[in-house]
Amino acid sequence: MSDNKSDKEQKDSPQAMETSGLSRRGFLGASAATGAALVGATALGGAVMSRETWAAAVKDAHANYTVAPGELDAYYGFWSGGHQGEVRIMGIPSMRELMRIPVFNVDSATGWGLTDESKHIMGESAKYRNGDCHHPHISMTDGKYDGKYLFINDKANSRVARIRLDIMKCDKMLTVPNVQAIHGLRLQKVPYTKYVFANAEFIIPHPNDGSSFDTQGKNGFTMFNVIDAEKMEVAFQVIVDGNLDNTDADYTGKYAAATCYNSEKATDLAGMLRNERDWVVIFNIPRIEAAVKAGKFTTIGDSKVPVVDGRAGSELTRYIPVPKNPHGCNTSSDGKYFIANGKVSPTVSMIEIAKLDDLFDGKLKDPRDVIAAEPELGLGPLHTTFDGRGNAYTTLFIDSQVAKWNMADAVRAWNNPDQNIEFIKQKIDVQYQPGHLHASLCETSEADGKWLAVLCKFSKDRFLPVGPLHPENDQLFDISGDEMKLVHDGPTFAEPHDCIMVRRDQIKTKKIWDRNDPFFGPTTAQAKKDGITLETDNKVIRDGNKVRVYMTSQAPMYGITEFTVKQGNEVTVIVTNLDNIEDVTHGFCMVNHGVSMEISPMETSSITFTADKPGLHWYYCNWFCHALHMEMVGRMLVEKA
Ligand code: CUK
Ligand code: CUA
Ligand code: CA
Repeated sequence: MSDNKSDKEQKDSPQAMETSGLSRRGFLGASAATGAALVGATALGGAVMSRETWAAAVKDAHANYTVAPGELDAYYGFWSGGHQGEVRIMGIPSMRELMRIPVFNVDSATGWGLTDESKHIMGESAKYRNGDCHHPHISMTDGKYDGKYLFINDKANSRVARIRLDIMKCDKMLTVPNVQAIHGLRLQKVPYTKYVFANAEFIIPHPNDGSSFDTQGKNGFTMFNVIDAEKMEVAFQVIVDGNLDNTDADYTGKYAAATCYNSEKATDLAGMLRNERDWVVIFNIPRIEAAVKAGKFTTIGDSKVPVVDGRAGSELTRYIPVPKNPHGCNTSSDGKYFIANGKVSPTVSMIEIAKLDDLFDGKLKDPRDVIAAEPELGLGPLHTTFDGRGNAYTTLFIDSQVAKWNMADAVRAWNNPDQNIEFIKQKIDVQYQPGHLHASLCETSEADGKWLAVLCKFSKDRFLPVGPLHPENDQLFDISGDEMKLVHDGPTFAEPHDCIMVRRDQIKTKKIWDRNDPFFGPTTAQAKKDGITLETDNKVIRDGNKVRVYMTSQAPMYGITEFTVKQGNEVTVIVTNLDNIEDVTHGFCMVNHGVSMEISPMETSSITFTADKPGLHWYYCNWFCHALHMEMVGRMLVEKA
């Protein structure tokens, strides 16, 4: 990655002029000469707009975009929580954080990862306390958000989770077998989200049992994973050449695409940069389904998941060479292109989806014939989004910019190199080093070109210093006019790789739990076995060494304020919240036992622990629920064994 424009050229470029002479060279740029000098001089270097000028511009913008107290936002934003493991719900355009949905993390407030209900959903993988989520995506019908589910990957422990959007809780979690590190994740858009497409990034030997550590040979590979969205089971896996980074699906339901940055199958950095071109793999979903149906598959180890071979020469896939170590993979909202973002190359590759049938049918001999254009945008293109008006927006990591460019103009420029057609409409500086960006509704056919969120990996000097660890910086732009305008920036905690925005009318949430909700179905089933009616009974069931304490809660009282167990008993406390009132959530916290959970209106929650300390132990409500919330307490008496 070398930045070969001189400082002068950069300052004099039209883009730099447009953004008020802000010459924000990439401080991570490999161009040591300019980059290092700038880093050395000041945090920003170059000709920098003063903090006062920025503040004035932002104040001006705020006057137009403020969501007043008491007003509701127009869009929901769903933000990945990165290696923090959760999903965050934002209001757009206020950028207020509305709620957090714990998924791959353990959450002290709600008890996610501690309660029996959450452990049941997490299954075997509840033993992991960490996660690394990147790509939140909402289910679709006919290429439009249907508001049913949100899916998200966990790179750290090779998982995919599903969140039910009516209750905003994770309701399924799946560990994908025989692969390492689920990274890229997207959904089938058309006719509906039958499948979740999930890339496993790292190449491993098969079997990976210590008998061989060779990843170069035929038995070293990774796989593209296709998950049944309703059952949350892997439907099939596709062996690929190289590795897999990001993915997206088309608007016909037929094709999915994935970028590969390690076509070299290298195990070190230099090796992964060896080839001038890596590739995009195109998956022909109907052909893969047919192959599985016809029994043309194998299985790996104990797993029953059908595995098909999609390596070079297969009829199930095509490999399209693109430059170099591509990262983001984005389907344009008009359905025309898969766009691979060059990362190490300053270009993006526009793959014409309408030509893929011919490529698969052998009518096109050279896979590069499906490249509609390869426009050069700037240094370090990572991800692209769309406004529904023919424009694309690409993050330039090294330039710390977003480039707005017109797709039709880029294709014309590519086909008419002599005509000097300008396809870049605007470049704007962002703070700093952006990864993903996302325009409202851009992954659907309804891309409306109103808001653009840019998720910057570094905040440097944008906020009050908080020690060596810095927050990231999420910036919001109004893109409804001819130019992108910054209207908000704010710190976020590690690390929203990606986000999506959805109109508020596309989400319908419950305010009170349905008593038959499957979220606490297993708990309800156990109660039935114990002869308990959860809504009325306050009762202790003794079952050998196990004690189940069933109680109700109604502000400001628990149905049981004292119970006795024996030292060493395995105690399960099951609380049913009878407050049928919006927003009256209770908690249950057993002091000195690491026990804490949420019980929202009409919900049942349960938590299991060992009563290993004889003596008296207070429990209390830890969600402020009533004027007498402090008095909402009880005592567990543990008799010596
Ligand atoms: S990835 Cu992080 S900036 Cu995981 Cu979508 Cu590109
Ligand atoms: Cu119940 Cu606080
Ligand atoms: Ca490579």
